[in-house]
Amino acid sequence: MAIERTLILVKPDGVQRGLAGEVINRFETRGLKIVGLKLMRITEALAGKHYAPHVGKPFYKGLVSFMTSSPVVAMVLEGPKAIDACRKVMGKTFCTDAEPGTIRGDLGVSRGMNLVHGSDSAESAKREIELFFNSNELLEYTRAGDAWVVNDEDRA
Ligand code: D4T
Repeated sequence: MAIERTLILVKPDGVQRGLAGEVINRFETRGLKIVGLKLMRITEALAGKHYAPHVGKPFYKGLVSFMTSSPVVAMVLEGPKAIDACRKVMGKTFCTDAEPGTIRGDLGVSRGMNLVHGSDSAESAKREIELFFNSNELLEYTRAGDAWVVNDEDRA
């Protein structure tokens, strides 16, 4: 099981609703480690690159407009199978479909305003982390409790 990194965004609705801390908490309490974190405004150019796979889809314009409308919290999280672990914590894409117990299922009722983004594959994670963070913004460190969250078997 590899230790992975993934890009997570608390979207503009999450920040505006004062839920940034709650969203971060969901990932932290699962055991994921924050290795990069910042509040930022996504430019049109960055949104275009980030959502390049969705160019031409009917929801693309609205999505870019929403994501650039107000600040987001961007973070890189690390842990065993972090990409899938975070997607599970987030829940299905539309809050209307997401299960209780997930961020979207507990905190939202909208389709497009779905509070949080998480990379969906190893390739996306690499691409998105490089888009949002410089390498000197990502820190390697040991948390006091790490030995009780991840062991050698998880790292193998
Ligand atoms: P993100 O990328 O925001 O983490 O969401 P998902 O990975 O769960 O979903 P996605 O890439 O398929 O969609 C990206 C983003 O677009 C919004 N959206 C999506 C929308 O407003 N209408 C739609 O029909 C779809 C498919 C929601 C998430």
